[in-house]
Amino acid sequence: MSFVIGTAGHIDHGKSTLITALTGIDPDRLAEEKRRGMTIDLGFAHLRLPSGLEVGIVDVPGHARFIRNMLAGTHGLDAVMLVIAADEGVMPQTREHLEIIDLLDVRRGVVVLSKVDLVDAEWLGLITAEVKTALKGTSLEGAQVIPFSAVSGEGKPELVGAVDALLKAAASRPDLERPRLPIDRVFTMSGFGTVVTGTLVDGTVSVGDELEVVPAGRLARVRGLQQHNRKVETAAPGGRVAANLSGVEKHELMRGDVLARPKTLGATRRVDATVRVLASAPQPLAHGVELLLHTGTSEVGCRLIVLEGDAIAPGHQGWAQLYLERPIAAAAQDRFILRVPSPSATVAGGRFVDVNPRKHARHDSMVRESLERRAAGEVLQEELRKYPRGVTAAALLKATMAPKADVAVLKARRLGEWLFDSGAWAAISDRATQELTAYHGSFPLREGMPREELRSKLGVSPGSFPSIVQGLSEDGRLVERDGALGLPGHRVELNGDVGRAAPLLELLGRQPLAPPSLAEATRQAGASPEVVRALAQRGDIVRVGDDVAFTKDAYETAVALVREIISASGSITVAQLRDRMGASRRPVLALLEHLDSERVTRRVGDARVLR
Ligand SMILES: Nc1nc2c(ncn2[C@@H]2O[C@H](COP(=O)(O)OP(=O)(O)O)[C@@H](O)[C@H]2O)c(=O)[nH]1
Ligand SMILES: [Mg+2]
Repeated sequence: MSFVIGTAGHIDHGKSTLITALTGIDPDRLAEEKRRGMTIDLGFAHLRLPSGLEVGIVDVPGHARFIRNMLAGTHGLDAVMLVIAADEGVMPQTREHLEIIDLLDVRRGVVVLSKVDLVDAEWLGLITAEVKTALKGTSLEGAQVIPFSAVSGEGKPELVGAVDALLKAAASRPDLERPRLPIDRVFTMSGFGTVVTGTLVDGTVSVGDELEVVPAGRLARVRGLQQHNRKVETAAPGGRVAANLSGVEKHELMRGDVLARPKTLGATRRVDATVRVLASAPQPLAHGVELLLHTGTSEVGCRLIVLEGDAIAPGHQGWAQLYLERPIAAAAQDRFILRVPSPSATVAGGRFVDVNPRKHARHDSMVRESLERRAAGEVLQEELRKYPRGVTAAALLKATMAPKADVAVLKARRLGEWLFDSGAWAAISDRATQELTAYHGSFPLREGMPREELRSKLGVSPGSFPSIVQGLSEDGRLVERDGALGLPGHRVELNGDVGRAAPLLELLGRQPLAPPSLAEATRQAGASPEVVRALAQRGDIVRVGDDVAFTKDAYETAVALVREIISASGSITVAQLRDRMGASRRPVLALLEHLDSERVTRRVGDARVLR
């Protein structure tokens, strides 16, 4: 089991010093950080707890200017250490980080009351009370407050014990078999090439895996993996991971990109979300406002489309669609933060509910109800409703990142790889029946509609159509005859066309074994190609070639004759049969070729034998 904890808190309150005190590792790795004595970007360390649990630690900058870096480090945390200097107490970024922790719903945490060597007991009591008040109503309400000093070492065993207890009580991260690694750092190492780091969620990654960079789409292969500075073959979800990649250059990757198995994670420019506005926000979030969205390790500009009312007021929650400046990798259930760019401030946060939504009409109660069902857990069922023409299970999973097992319990018509919402399936079935009914009305002499024609009338993809035909036929909605699709009850009836069929049969039957050209006979009889086709489908005539047809009786007689001649003399030639039938060469040759293709006879040189 792997866990990741992080720091939070105002600048200079002792976050980085705390990590060094706990691990011996200085998380401030940049030269500029060392020179200025200030954390600018994320820092990383690791620690083995008394229970044996190995945890990755992410150190974040406290300065308001670097809050975007703090946000990139705060996704995927199992627990947080909110550091508050005992001499200063609660400061602006103490509150802002606490609000972020609350909006991201990080529920496990401790408050480290640092620098206690600088204050007396009375002051410590006042600050402790102030801190507890600040935690009220947040996800850290009731968290343990631990006095700590990096100078004297006071509080270190208590802090380590508290973190250990929090993580022992935590469930390990779920393995959805679809790993996502939101990248927080990219660098090159001589002799290794490109290396990325991040907190792995939703699945395992192993050396040799091929991964896709989302949203860019580039493919990379994992050459090596490290966790806590040790080589590993496989990394489990919930851990800090460094991955050495081949196939991508450093400049082709950046913080905010996500590595995932190819074709399992989509990129989106539109998300539906539940948005909670901080009570401390200076004003309501109005429809249309431009904001910065932070999710995973990515940051992107977006426009807020308020789906109900004209704004979401401070302290309130509402449904919204976020329209992003560029695509990002996102999954339903992911948490996010919204900030206003200037004056820069955190104003809201929430959870993605649909990362593949349509553009909605505002104030539409159907949209709201669907989002509510999704938020209540019916993610796949609601996603399925969006596909009136069916969808594959793989596409549904990609659109939602829902667990694979959820597909099995979905209420759906299943046909091969394809899934249909019950309403969608009913509509497709009704449409097919309507189209076929109309077709039979227009073409009573045809068995049915060509497959491609029905597919285009239904407006479904070539990929799904075979499954749809199979389903409709299982349901007794259609039958396939001679490659055409018709209603099960449909019979080709000559009815009104009998008048034109009879003269044709009569012409063909005059000299049954020596029929005239079919085109000529059809013309003379005043019959249509439809009538010819209907007669052939009913079996009244047998077409042996494009221009040659025999009446049913004549055909049977001719076949009997062929068998008889071959039985008597071992084989038959065109000339022999022509003499016996009293016909010209043309219909005789057509008949024999037809019998070859029907596998009655087989050609041997100039003659034919029985198969
Ligand atoms: N006296 C005292 N000073 C501390 C303690 N922890 C940190 N400091 C000092 O506080 C300053 C800021 O610490 P730093 O860890 O960089 O704070 P950060 O910005 O929260 O990471 C540094 O000069 C530290 O030496 C402590 O427990 N006691
Ligand atoms: Mg620091």
